[in-house]
Amino acid sequence: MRRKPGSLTVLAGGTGSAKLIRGLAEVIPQENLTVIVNVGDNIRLYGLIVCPDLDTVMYNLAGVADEKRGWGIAGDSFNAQKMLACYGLETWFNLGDRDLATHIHRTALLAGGLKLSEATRLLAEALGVKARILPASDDWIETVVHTSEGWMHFQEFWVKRKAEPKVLKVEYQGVEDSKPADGVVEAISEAEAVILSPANPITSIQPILDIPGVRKALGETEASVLAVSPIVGGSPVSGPAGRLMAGLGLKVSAYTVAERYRDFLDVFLIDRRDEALKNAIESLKIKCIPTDIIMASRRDERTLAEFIIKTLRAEGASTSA
Ligand code: FO1
Repeated sequence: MRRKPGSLTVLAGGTGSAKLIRGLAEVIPQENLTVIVNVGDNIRLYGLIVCPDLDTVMYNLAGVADEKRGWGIAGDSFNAQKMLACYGLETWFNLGDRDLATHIHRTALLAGGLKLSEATRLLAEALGVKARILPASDDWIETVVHTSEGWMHFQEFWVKRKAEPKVLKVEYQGVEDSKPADGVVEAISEAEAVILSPANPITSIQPILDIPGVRKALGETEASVLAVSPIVGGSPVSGPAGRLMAGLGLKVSAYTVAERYRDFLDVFLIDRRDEALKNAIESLKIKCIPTDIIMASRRDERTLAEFIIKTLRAEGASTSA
């Protein structure tokens, strides 16, 4: 497979991935970046198709994201939701007024016959995003959490129920019959390097890996495949990964994540505090590098992105920074 010089493909969820994507976009030209985004978090609300992870990636690359909150648009207001509440509708999923415009336009584009990937391209272009944002699939995949209180959509579990119900099982409804969106397999096969951002391994990365053909493409690509651990010292860097992993009977550890990616992963960046796991991870035939992976500031995001580019260069990728 011909590799596109300098091209970098990132697998992403939402809030956990945004910081690294922002850092990478500072150190390589956005045009060289393709982001394959989880669609399992997508949800239908008020007749609209809401794609939280796609939007988080898009708003961050467009420079309009609410970086503090980690989702939505900076400075947005919530007047439409106040009105929806007046009509007696549930408003636990906070959609800002400007954010709503994205969902209205996307839903109209899809109703007009466009694929999600085509609608995403139009939205991203309109916001001036130069990177390529690809939904992992154009098909509807829905992450459902089975809990002691019954099954619920991932957003209901996470946002409405604050990850409180006991997790029994996680299911990606529709994934077996789904196909990767156009360009997804090529973006993995033809990249110089593929990066798994520090996203929730259960609800952000797994629903991408389970799309038929994606895991195989990762296993077969000549690109170096590098992941940043979403777990530091037994806790997730952000989000409900810990609750979900523990509920599924998995040890909440960077090692568990490495094991889940062992069939395709070349390099794993873990936090210095997890240095004791290095040998065990390397016994999985994965090069393991302890470093500073917590991104508490814009400077940290850039530093980690620079470290990744340097590491990938050492692995033989000609990634331009
Ligand atoms: N997360 C929350 O914790 N509360 C919210 O009300 C909320 C609203 C929301 C609206 C649009 C959007 O794109 C994302 C939003 N998120 C919200 C984030 C989202 O629930 C998740 O963090 C991601 O799906 C996981 O990556």
